[in-house]
Amino acid sequence: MLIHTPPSSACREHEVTSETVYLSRRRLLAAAGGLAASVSLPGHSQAGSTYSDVEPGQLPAWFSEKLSAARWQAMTPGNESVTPFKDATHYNNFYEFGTNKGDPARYAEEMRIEPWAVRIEGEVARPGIYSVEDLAKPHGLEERIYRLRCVEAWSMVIPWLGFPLADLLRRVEPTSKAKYVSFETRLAPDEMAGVRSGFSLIDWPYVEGLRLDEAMHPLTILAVGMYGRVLPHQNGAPLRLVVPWKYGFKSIKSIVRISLVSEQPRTTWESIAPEEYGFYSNVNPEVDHPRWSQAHERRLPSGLFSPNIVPTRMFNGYDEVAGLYTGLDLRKYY
Ligand SMILES: Nc1nc2c(c(=O)[nH]1)N[C@H]1C(S)=C(S)[C@@H](COP(=O)(O)O)O[C@H]1N2
Ligand SMILES: [Mo]
Repeated sequence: MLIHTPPSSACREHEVTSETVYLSRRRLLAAAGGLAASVSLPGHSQAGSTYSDVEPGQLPAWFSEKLSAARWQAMTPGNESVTPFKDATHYNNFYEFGTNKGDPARYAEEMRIEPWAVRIEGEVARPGIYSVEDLAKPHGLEERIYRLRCVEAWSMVIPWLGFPLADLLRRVEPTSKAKYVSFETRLAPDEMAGVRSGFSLIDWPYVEGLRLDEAMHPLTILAVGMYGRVLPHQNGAPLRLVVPWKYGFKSIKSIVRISLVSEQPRTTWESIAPEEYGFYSNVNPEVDHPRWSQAHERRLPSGLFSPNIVPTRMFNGYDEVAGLYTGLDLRKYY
């Protein structure tokens, strides 16, 4: 299996987790794998996480098999610490379950995620309907510790488990007409308190999109897990996009459709307020939101009396994507 070389922005040499920690995590992981084998229920096992504060949850068999072979990045971006699991799972935006930050943790469990079918369609040579397991099967799982910067000016550092979207796209073979990729979240009003309430402005289902070259960039991943376990429902189980240099709303959750298309697709927030949210939505400290500054962000955990404010970086610190936008006026194409 190829070892993925992390991009320059993912770590600086002095900031890399020491090898001892890295190796002991790998050992832990091997031990977890062994444990999983000995106590597993048919089709499921408990264990796998290497993060001490994490509720491991149930791991489907295909996931624990992949986990034991996962490539662990074992480094954080910069010298920043990983956000506690509790914050990453109790301060969420997932409007299908309500607009308060605590709503997804409270209600997302109501969403049925098994079985789960993802339709791949449009300008591809090999369209089809895939289970999450089938989608993930040919790919190794990698840990990617990324910053997540919400357009609302708060941020976290999350260790995702997933695989590059590019690997999947290559497998389904985009045709020469494919210029963009569009994504759609599951829509099931009886399982989604926020959709039922009719309170939000969103024209469901939630949709997002990327230019094909952005989708093919090696930093863009489809995540099936985080913190060494499967994705909690509130974080977009069982499959979500993660595009770390763009505002969080581009990282669409609980995906059921991936379409390769020739025209720039409609996206949820751009259709609600095009003067506030653009198609690109690259993190950019120099282009403010019309109603607030984007120069700084509140890095969670951040208390009312101990605010943790850090400067926002161009492309969220992932400078290697700059080449995707040469010649594009980023004030106009925000
Ligand atoms: N389907 C769907 N995907 C979504 C959202 C949403 O409301 N619905 N919110 C987005 C926003 S605004 C952010 S900041 C991230 C939050 O991801 P997290 O809760 O895992 O941190 O998910 C994004 N993906
Ligand atoms: Mo967000």
